[in-house]
Amino acid sequence: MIYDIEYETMPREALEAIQLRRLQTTIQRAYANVPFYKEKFDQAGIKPTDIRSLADLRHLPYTTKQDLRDNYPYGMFAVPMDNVVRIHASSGTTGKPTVVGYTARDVDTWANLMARSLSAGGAWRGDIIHNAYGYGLFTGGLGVHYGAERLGTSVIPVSGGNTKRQIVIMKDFKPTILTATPSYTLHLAEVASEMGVSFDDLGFKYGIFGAEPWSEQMRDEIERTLKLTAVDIYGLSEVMGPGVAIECHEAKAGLHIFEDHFIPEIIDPGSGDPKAYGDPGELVFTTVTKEAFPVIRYRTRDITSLNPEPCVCGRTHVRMKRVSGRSDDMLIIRGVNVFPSQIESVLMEIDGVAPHYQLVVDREEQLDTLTVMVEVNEGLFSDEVKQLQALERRISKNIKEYFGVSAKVKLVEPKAIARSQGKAIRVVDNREI
Ligand code: DLL
Repeated sequence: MIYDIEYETMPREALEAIQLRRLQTTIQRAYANVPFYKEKFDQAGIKPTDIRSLADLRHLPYTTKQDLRDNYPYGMFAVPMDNVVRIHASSGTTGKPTVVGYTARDVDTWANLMARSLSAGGAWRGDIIHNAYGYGLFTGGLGVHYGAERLGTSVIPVSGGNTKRQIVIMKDFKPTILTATPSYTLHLAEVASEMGVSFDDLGFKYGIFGAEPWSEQMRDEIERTLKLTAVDIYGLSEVMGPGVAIECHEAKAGLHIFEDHFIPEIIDPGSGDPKAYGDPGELVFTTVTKEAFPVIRYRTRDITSLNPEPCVCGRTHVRMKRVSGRSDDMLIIRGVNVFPSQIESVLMEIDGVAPHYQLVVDREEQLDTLTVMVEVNEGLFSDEVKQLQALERRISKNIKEYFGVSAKVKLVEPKAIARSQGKAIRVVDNREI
């Protein structure tokens, strides 16, 4: 179902007219209220009134994660604090977190966009949503929660963790939609199976999974195990939170970006030059309705491409391909680039290998080495050492063939790799120590 039929199926010309009007307002407000933007525009010799078309956006400078950090905590806010009703922060693996704020209208917009997202992912009134995204500074829990209420579904605010209790709740409360990170979803499935609970007996129809990269093969595994249709949801706190883009359950082929609120661009991460439709590169966003925390040409570091083709679902908004990873998560092993999600896709094609893995990067004699630690199923692990070694060699060969990366593969026993309650830690980089 389409939650907001007018905006979600708007012809391009009308959509662009709205984008331009909203963009001009955003630029004016950012220039007037955020010293950082004023300084950057002045340096570039651009006045807000110079933005006369959408193409003019290209003249504005980029904003980076470092810019947000430099203005920690509230320097990028475009409204006085007494207009800010909510604060979230992204954990950030290094340094200070990024702090973001919302006015009451921003929270309202977010709820609408999440209502759109949940319905694109298959939810509708009458559904019961088991929301296992973490509640707190992370935007996942509250983002889904407000959207679920706006849509008119019943939401169970279970958050992440306490996994056994989650399974009991699934059995007793009979939720029909699951929202969680893909890695935590696999953990839920594992614990359910240990408790003797089969997903055949639970009534899930759709799962709305995101917040971390996952492969198409992981989707297959999740759909098979949990007996539901799985869609990919994308977002980031700097731009809003979840609900920036989502796949429709009809096509499951790329995530519709809600373009009446966010203008996407793809650029070359090295040179910053714009890229054409279909070409992979770094995703850049300009928000056009956010009041408290507008971002202008924000470099997400997420790698994807854009597809403007019409979609079977009827939505006219451009689709982004599943994010393969962040440019800063890309591993460069002896000059060859590879994302953890690409290694994942190779692992998941091999029978007997469990979807739990971690990549360990070391430096030996000036050379970077990659070790893929991956769990095997109980049955396989009791096999002869020789057979396991043969399997390790086979996986290693496949990785080399697909991506040209030499990796050592180490099969480990079930449960050897720590389970996540939110975003999984896929890479352990020992080079930094
Ligand atoms: O992860 C918001 C979110 C919550 C999205 C729940 C979807 C569901 P942050 O913690 O700020 O916000 O992290 C944002 O996570 O820049 C991507 O690198 C990554 N990410 C988010 N969704 C996806 C996805 C939330 N579907 C960062 N596929 C982003 C791949 C994703 N990566």
